[in-house]
Amino acid sequence: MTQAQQTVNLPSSVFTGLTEVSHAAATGNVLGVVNYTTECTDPRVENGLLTLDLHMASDLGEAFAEVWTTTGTVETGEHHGVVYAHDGEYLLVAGRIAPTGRYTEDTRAAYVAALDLMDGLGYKNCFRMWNFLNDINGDNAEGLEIYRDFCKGRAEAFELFHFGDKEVPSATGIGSQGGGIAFYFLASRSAALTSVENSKQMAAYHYPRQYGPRPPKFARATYLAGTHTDRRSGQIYVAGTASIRGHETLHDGDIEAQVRLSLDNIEHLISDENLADYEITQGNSLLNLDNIKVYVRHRSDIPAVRRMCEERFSPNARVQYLNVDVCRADLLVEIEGIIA
Ligand code: 3EB
Repeated sequence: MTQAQQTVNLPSSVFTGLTEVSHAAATGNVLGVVNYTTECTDPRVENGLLTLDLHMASDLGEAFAEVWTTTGTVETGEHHGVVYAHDGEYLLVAGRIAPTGRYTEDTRAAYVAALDLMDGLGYKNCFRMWNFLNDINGDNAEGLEIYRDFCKGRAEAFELFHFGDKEVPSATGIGSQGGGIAFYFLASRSAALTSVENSKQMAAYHYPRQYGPRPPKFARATYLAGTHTDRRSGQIYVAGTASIRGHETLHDGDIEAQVRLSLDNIEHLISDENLADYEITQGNSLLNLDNIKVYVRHRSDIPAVRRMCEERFSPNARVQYLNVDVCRADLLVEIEGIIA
């Protein structure tokens, strides 16, 4: 089976682009593989390779793999239901939560397992989280929207770990086509992290009560300074970004305006004007964004979304378009990426 592959190298190496899994695995050590494919399976370690399959594609032609590579030697394991791989500097941890009618408790427990693992292994600097929720806008058995149910468990886990709002990493919370909730996190041992907010958006952890019993806890971006093994610095992990100003969704029902505002939000977030608050100067524009994922609620909108994105991203950027639901019923698109 040929599957497009998006290779994301951690800061200690460089991107190698889209190749087949077997080829990438041969050119470097692999911390883990996330398959954006046609079914969700429990994350697993097979022959020393951590693999997570997400149900994010409708057919195999749309499937791609995200491969996290490293220059270090990788060790793997399992801890209270989450699986992990680490190389002495970076930790990848992945888990899955089965649907049971409500997600709060199992989300809290799975997050606690992952956070406990980071503490125990000494990877205390978590810089990115991805969460994939089947039926994200549906109601749980108690009539609470599944996204809000998830947010509750996540907030409780952070609270148990005294994980302050300013310390939470950038994240994605997005729909998937099946498999309950699946997640993966990246953490570092020695990278200094800066949580970056967008001066034109309210911090998600301050969203008012109208969006659910507990707010979503994530940073708009995480800036990663160099590690002990890599003096280069300046990676920025941009969280899922949507058509939101302040805390409000703008442009309900207007896909083009939502794409424009989502892109404008990222452009401002990574600009020197916004980063001045953090004493970061990089001269970034959207042309520096790579390893981009564009989540589109309605498949029929994908051609228009692609056209608009191609006008503003680098022609060399790796971009994947996925057809899934978005965490607010009125959001039609969400965009994330990495500045390397
Ligand atoms: C937003 O800005 C849009 O719950 O982890 C974006 C990124 C969004 C992450 C999450 C949600 C999350 O509120 C939604």
